Amino acid sequence: MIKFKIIGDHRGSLTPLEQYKEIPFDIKRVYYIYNTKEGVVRGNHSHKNLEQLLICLNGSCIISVDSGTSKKEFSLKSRDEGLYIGNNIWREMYDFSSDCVLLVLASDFYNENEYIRNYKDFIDCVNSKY
Ligand code: T46
Repeated sequence: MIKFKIIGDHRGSLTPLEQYKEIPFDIKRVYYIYNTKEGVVRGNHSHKNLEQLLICLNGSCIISVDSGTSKKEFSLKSRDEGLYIGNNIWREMYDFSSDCVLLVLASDFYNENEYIRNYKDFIDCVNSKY
């Protein structure tokens, strides 16, 4: 988890994000996930090279990350922190509140060939690195 600065005054709050300060990579793409239906699980894939930072701007959701040898769950519900996910990590997103807005900053453009969407292929890929 990466903690962000909150600049607050009587007007409210502002959180700045700068490449190589809070964001540890070149930002080439931004997208956001919202209006997620109840009970939905998104993700279920890894990336061969992509790095991403996930920030929950509104509401809440759970992100599970799996390196192939260990798994961890993160509850995202705060605008002043982001979850960094590097390459070769299997991710699942679930328990989205109906008002959840999940912002994602990505290190590269969208490329479907860069996804691994089959869990066994992911494990094979992790094992091939050792
Ligand atoms: C990730 C998690 C956190 C595009 O055309 N451009 C894009 O930039 C993205 C991200 C997706 N798409 C298309 C591909 C699919 O036809 O949008 C559709 C839904 O994508 P997907 O099923 O991959 O969405 P999620 O929520 O399962 O995963 C997304 C990202 O794809 C993925 O990189 O790490 O959010």
